Amino acid sequence: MRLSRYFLPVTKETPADAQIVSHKLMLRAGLIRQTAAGIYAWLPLGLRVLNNIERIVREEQDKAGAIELLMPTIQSADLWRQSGRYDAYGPEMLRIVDRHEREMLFGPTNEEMITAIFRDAAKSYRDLPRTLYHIQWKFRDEVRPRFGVMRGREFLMKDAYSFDLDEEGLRQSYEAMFVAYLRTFARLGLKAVPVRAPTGPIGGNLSHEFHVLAETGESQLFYDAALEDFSRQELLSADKFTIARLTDLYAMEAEEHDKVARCPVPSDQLRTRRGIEVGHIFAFGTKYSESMGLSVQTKEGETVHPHMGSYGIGVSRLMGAIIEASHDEGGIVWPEGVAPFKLGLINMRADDPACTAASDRLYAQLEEAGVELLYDDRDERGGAKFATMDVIGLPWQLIVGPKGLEKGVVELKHRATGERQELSPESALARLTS
Ligand code: 5CA
Repeated sequence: MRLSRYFLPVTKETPADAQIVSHKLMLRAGLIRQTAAGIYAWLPLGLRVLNNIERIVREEQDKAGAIELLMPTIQSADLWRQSGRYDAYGPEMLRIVDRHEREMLFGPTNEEMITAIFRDAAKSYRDLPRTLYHIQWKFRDEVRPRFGVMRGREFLMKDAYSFDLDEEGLRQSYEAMFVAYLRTFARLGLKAVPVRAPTGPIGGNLSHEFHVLAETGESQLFYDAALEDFSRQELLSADKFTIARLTDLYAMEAEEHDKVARCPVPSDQLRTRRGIEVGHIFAFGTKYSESMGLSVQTKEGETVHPHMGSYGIGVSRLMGAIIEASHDEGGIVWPEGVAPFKLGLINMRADDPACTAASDRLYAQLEEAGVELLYDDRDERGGAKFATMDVIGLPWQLIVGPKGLEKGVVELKHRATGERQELSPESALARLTS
């Protein structure tokens, strides 16, 4: 992609209304644009990142055996009356009336809808266990939308729902999702701490939140320092034993911690940090299958209500969380897996025919080799180009300048470490395509 033809509204000024660094950088780097309170347009560069996050989330859901479908954003009030949540949900629900005066709503979550869909199709034990998921926009009319996409009103969520014959089955489905979450966050370059959570309005008995540690997080956490010791590799290859080790360790939100009579962690082992909740899983049993009349026949001919769980990931919130966890004075530092492009190619002198010819050639070769790159071919000062590349945070920068070309070299810069290396265009190409 040539920057001269792209749509990338980068700004130097720090937007006044943004309080936290991820929100500032998302605006400055031209990733998003606010269109109404808590509602954002995803600009081309931001959309590429969102799609990358979504892809990793999807791959790990699929790997865990969950099956993707897509439910609509608009739901009928009647569906929510079946579970009794229509009145209970309160002002966070955006209620809509259609032309026939039918009450509708913009879905804040999908327990009711998935239960109804499953209820009308599942008849016997052969139809279970199943975990279904979708990645869809939600709307919650938050009292205080803030921090950009971190607490939006419209936001993208992955929500999965499991159906099992009994409690033991539900425990296994819950564990499979737990593993998927550990892998997902590790692949996104994040350290996410699982915290035992109170279940709140979704109801039920077993629940964990996954928090990315960041000073700007909305939740105050208390946890055993040993939770920080799990390596990326351990999390990527997590199994039920990893979960047992992780969940054995103390981790609580402040309100819950305050209720604990005696904290089991010695004070020098106890960490107090703030966290951003990027995922939340619930095992709630038969709450919705009972209220919505979902039942199936067991092998023995008995009629039972399936045990259910629901599993959410804040896909759009993750973008803010990743930036909170990975940035420097220059701007964003994208982890490789989610970066909008792998490489930024900088032509230092668009007014110099030799420099432009060499840059154009590299651009064509890299495109040909399938490297995703953004080519700064604009007629601008070098300093401005560096600043742009730094703020948008692509993992690699390849800098082509007249002085280097005289020596037969270009410069490869690693965004995360700032390390620079001079090498021939051919070796640069080999390095970037290997
Ligand atoms: N039905 C369940 C799980 S599928 C559920 O809705 N859980 S939730 O309320 O915890 O939301 C799941 C995830 O969505 C949260 O962990 C959080 O990462 C994200 N999320 C929730 N509210 C917002 C919001 N206003 N803005 C951005 N992300 C949000």
